[in-house]
Amino acid sequence: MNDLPIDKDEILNELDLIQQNDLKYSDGRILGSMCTEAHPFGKEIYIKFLDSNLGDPGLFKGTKSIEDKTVQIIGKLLNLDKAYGNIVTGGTEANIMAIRAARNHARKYKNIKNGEIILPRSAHFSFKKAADMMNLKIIEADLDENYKIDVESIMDKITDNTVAIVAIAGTTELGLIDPIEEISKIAHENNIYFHVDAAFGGFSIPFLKEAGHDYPEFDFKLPGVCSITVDPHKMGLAPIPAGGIIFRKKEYLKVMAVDSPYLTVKTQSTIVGTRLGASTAATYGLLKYFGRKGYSKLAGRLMDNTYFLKESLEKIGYNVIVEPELNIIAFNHPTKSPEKLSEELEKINGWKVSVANCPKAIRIVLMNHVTKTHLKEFLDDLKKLY
Ligand code: 0PR
Repeated sequence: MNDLPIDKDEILNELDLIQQNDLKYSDGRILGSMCTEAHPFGKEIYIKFLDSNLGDPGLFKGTKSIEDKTVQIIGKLLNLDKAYGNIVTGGTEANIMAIRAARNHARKYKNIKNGEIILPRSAHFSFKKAADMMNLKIIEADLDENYKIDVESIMDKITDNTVAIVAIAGTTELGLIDPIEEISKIAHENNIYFHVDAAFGGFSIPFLKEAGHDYPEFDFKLPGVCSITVDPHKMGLAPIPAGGIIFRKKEYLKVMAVDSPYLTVKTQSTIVGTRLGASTAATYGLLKYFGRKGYSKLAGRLMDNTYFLKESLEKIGYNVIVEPELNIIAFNHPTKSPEKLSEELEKINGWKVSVANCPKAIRIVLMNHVTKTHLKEFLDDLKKLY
């Protein structure tokens, strides 16, 4: 650390220089990210709430009321009249909270000590962190030939130690929606906690439905669903970090509450203590600013781009792995490995794609920063590399 203070301009110059090593969403080269540039109005609000600490809500009653309202709006979007939950740092923290609620609930009401959670291989790796932290055993549900949970296999894997079943609405790699209605029924009948990870899909499926797209039920309309992760910092265009965890019952927050005696509020259920109100306020502002119509338009446009990319890829001769359900496409070259193609794409024009694991394929997430013009440039390069 320097001894004497350094001039602001000098520091800013240094930081600007370093920042040049970062990629920018606006360059359109980031093709494998579920995050995107935050909406300018969200950034404007964010700055205003930079000092608000939701970890001590009694001091920031205004910001806390914004969090409460945001949870209610998202809850309504997911067909829940009275919602409980928080705006947290992202899908990881939201999933950890859901699993912690399930574990504690099972410990309290079913006396389960060595719990197990059933989830598919397609689940995000945040569940591995959750299981590790909470000493739970992961039991993998099988996938069917379409890379969705095989419902029968869930039935086979339920034991007296099952504390939760997890399904996904918008898988990380392929953007697919699991058969949530069927799983909800099984969970309900067996009195098992059911969590839906809609970190990606939760902010688009309801809007796409309104725009006339056909999707199965995935939310609190289904009686078995106990909690849903839904992230404003993915399809909601909110500044990071903004994840959402919505619970059906207050009890799920209660079973993981710890005493916080010297704070203005005497118990706390979130993982994080001091936590920012800025992205929550930005999320609230953006929900109002876009409204259902605005988000429908956004999600619809990104689906149009997705179909455009799919058809163009197939015209060239690439194999699209599955019919896209949300704005994610996975594809392969007929002979080249995805790793090799990914390398070539980076070399030819700086494209940053990601390689999916199950199945191995190039994976493209069509977020707001990826325009039709970018896609046409990308397709020109894919033609050259074919
Ligand atoms: N659940 C699902 C279904 C997800 O896809 C993700 C993240 C999470 C939970 C965890 O969310 P947080 O990352 O907010 O904690 N999915 C992306 C992924 O891992 C996250 C991501 C975003 C990766 C931007 C790269 C990137 O540039 O692929």
